Amino acid sequence: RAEADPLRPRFHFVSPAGWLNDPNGVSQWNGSYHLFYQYNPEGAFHHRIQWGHATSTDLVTWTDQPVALEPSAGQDAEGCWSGVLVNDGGTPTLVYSGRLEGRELPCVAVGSPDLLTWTKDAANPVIAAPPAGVDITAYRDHCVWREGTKWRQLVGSGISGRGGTAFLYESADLRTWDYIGPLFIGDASQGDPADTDWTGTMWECVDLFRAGQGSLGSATSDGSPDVLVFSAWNDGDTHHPLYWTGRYAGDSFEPAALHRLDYGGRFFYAPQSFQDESGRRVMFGWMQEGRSDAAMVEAGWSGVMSLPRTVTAAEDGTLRFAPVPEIEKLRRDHVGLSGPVLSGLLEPLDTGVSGKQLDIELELELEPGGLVRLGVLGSVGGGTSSPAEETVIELYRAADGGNNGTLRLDRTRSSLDPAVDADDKSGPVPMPGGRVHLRVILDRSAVEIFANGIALTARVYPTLGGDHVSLAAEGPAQVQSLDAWTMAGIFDGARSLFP
Ligand code: DQQ
Repeated sequence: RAEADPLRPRFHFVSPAGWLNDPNGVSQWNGSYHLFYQYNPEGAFHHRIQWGHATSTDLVTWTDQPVALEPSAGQDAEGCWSGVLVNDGGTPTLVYSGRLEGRELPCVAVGSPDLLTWTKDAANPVIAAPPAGVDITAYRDHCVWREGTKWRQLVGSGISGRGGTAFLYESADLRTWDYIGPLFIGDASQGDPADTDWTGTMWECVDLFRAGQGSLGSATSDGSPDVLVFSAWNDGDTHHPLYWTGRYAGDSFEPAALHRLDYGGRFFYAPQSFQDESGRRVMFGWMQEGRSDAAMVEAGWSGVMSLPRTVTAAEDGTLRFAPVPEIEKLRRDHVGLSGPVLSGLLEPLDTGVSGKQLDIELELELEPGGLVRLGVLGSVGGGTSSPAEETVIELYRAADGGNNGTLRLDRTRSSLDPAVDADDKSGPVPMPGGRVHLRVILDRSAVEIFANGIALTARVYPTLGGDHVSLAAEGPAQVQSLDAWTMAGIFDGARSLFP
């Protein structure tokens, strides 16, 4: 049934079967890239989670490897939850959350030199309990790094009545950990759980790194910020990735400013990053579904891994994202329009581009009050010229907006299915002089948008199979150029579900 599922992405990594969520242990080891992920091959629901594993030489095509970790008698009997891969003096070592009786504790496993066979430590869990005397909301997920002669670890958590936090530990051997204290504590009483920048009652999947030259804990030569990425979580359905810029020093983190990491919120969840052998920071995130649990089970699959994206710091210290350039090797059949292609108050232009697997780049120039609208996955229906379904990406520069504008994804007409998520997604984008480089990567139900390096990731579920691409400009706005490519699939046809 899923063989020909038109919504299943073709050039994003998806699991061979069933359910996928967080990226885990993302890394490059002796040249090869490794992507582990939260996996349930039994069906498209979150249960008895294993670590799926795939490898790549180019971050584009992936080879499935045997499952790396599976629940077994002991601390991870109910699931092997999220974690990381570190190089322990040449020994590949996973630090992950083992789940038992509804609680998670830190566990360790060591790998064979090819990273295909993993042996759990007999002493698991390696931390027997969360810090004593603290009323915690949860305790799981790991960020582990080398600092001097010691290992350091953060475990995501939250303190009841206060907010999210990450507990800091230190170890000489990854097996015995000394508790240092909370890195710092967020304030969940500020704002509303519905706010897109609300900091949550618990921080999932914390990821601390230096966004530029140098390593954590060292002096900065170029002022690059330290960044603490976390996924803000609460008991309800508020989930979104955020980051603090600031300075990690000694045993604490001095936060400077809080930012949204991706305007798609929960559609780019639980991101994890690593520095590859060329020194780039590369991040993956989980593009979760926007449809009901029943619809996922019916489809037979759930969850898409984002394309790997590079992470860099802009001059103001905030992060910028771009798909790794390797992805461009999937580009076929270039269509280029240059110009200007379009300016001001025009009927939508039929770009001559069509498809459900596309990479589109646009150069825009927006005067104050100008707006550009790109429609994808459009289907013309009912004898009118207005598409019955269409996913719309807008860039708008307010009359008094200065050098800032707004990126918006309008999914209200993305799908005729009333049950799928259609929330508006939007946020501010710096646009010096009104110029915007817009990149839209479309892979059937997966959409990744980058506007001057600001990311907005989401899912859409068109029912009519439309593949029309249109462009419109309103007010003082120009599209200077458009380049589009069809993207080749990375699987042999559609990814078969139950091989
Ligand atoms: N998913 C994992 C947890 C993590 C959550 C379980 C984030 O370890 O906190 O599958 O999506």
